[in-house]
Amino acid sequence: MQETTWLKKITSPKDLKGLRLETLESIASEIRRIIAQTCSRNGGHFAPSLGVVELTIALHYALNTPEDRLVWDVGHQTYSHKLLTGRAQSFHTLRLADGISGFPRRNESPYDNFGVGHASTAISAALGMALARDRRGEKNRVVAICGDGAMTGGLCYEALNNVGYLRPDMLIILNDNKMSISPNIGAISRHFNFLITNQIYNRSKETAEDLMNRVPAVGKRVVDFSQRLERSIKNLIVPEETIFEKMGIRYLGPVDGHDMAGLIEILEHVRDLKGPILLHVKTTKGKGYEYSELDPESWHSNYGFKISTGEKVDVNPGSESSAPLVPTYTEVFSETLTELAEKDDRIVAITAAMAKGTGLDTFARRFPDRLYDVGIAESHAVCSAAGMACEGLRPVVAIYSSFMQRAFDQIIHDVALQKLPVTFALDRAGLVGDDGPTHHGVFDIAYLRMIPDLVVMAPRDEEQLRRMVATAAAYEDGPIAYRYPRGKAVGVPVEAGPPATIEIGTGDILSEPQEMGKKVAILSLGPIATNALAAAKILGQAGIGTGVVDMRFVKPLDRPLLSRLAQEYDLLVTLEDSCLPGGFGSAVNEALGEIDFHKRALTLGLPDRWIEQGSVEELFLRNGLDPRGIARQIEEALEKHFGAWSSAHTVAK
Ligand SMILES: Cc1ncc(C[n+]2csc(CCOP(=O)(O)OP(=O)(O)O)c2C)c(N)n1
Repeated sequence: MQETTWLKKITSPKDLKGLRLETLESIASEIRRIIAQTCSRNGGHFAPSLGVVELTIALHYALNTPEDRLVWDVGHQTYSHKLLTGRAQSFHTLRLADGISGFPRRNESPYDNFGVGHASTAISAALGMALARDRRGEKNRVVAICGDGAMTGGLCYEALNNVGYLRPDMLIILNDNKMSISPNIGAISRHFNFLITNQIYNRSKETAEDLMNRVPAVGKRVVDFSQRLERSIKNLIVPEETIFEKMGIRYLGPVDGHDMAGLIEILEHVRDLKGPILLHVKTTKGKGYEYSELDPESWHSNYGFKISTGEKVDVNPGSESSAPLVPTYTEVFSETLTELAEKDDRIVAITAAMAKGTGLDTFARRFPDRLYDVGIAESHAVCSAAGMACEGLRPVVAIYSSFMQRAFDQIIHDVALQKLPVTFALDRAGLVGDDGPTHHGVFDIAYLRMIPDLVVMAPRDEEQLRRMVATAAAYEDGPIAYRYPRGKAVGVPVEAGPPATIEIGTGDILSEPQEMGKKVAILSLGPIATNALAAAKILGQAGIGTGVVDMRFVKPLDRPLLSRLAQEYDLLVTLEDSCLPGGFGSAVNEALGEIDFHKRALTLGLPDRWIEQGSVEELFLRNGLDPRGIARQIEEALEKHFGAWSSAHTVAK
């Protein structure tokens, strides 16, 4: 627990009420210090949280939370919210295994009104809450807090369309820092900039009167309100020109998101207005820490840093900045794609607001006009890729595995059904670590492998990833996907020259038992092959002849290889870092059923429950996917099915 002065007295937002402005400002400084200390050790979404410190204090000050609902978009900016709502004592466990989440979680606090991690949900969820409130005849307020980046997501417009029609009492706060992860782009971002730079005043008088008529309070309060509103109205009102006004939602702003007094004043004004209101708040991402203010993009999230110098230090060994000579899978993907694009000008790349995260910024430096950043709009990314493929382009859509869930129907309906040659590069597949269940990429195999005509691959190392990028680029017959994890690749040598392609649907035998009988074959998928090889070694030392095969393709499966393994080995074990239901192991078992397999099979992977946050190593251990855990489970299966093995051979208990 860090040293705190004010925060230890704030056990709930009620303790903020009545504090003087200077005290609230001291609390803001203290919050920033604690966020910096914690993120420097645990990593986290640093710049987004620093940008909303004053806004968060003002919201909890002016509203009556948790009866009044706060619905955060993405939820990566809620560190101040956590510190003010009874979690200051446990804040040092942020993002650690068994610690508090880096995102709002309903089961963590009554103040976390809606669980989140993916973008653009807040307005929609808040509307649902406002409608439920009205049905129950209650009076609590509902506030959605949505970033300008999140506002590039289509779900926001579906919600706004509904809000402007139903017109419930609710407040939408547009937290505009001009940044998504990278600088925000797109027509809506241009519109927000127009609103900030062209404050139009022509209807302010009527608007002020209109607003006052809609305030339910009476007497002196209304007079105060009217006087203060008259004073500040000039800076607040941008009438009709806004997209929101045209949709039936009253627009107010822009206001300075770091002026605590001004924020409290405006929130106290608008909190009881009738109908839907959008308050445009200008904030600075990374506010209050020199390095993050200067470069908010690279400080959006990090894995640890030195506060005094701003130097990044990776708290997760095995990923990102450790082992400097080994590239990340992301880098290998991007560099290989760039290489291939030199020779094939049909190749274009699409990102959903993650140019840097997917490595496509490298591609864009070489081919600036061949990268399309569509905003946080995964469905549109995939559907527009389908259109491009219809017209002869070879689009590569690079999206994190968990965000690709948003585009499920587009993959089926717009791409696969029409057999269009679109490539899906699924980054951050498998366990991502401290971001937890909203971000683990563990469902992709299940949601992709059931789609007809879609080829699905996973590389075990960087050389295989290069080959898969090339295989996909050369594949003309329909859609194709490859999934690869966050962080460092294995560090194997990479063949010089253009990458070779892989024959579709072929696995690769990595090791076979030499002097022992063929007892166990581990069929693995992806980089978890490293753990399979290590487990085979442990089993071999215990006298259990174990082979390891990298199946490479979930779809189509290498059936001839499967048949051969089924004949030669007594126990087939599938190994994957994705969900077991519907996953790679299921695929193998279905295929084994078809070839009338009468031996034993064991599926190892992630069980049918939510995988919480923690380092990837810790999560592998907890789920029995580390080499010893794998060996132990295989030995247990051998004991169960072939009891004779039990006592003579003890593996890693
Ligand atoms: C569906 C989805 N796609 C991508 C992301 C990755 N992502 C996290 S935050 C972010 C940018 C959000 O920008 P904004 O809403 O303006 O918030 P800020 O970080 O600027 O405070 C993106 C693209 C996500 N969380 N969800």
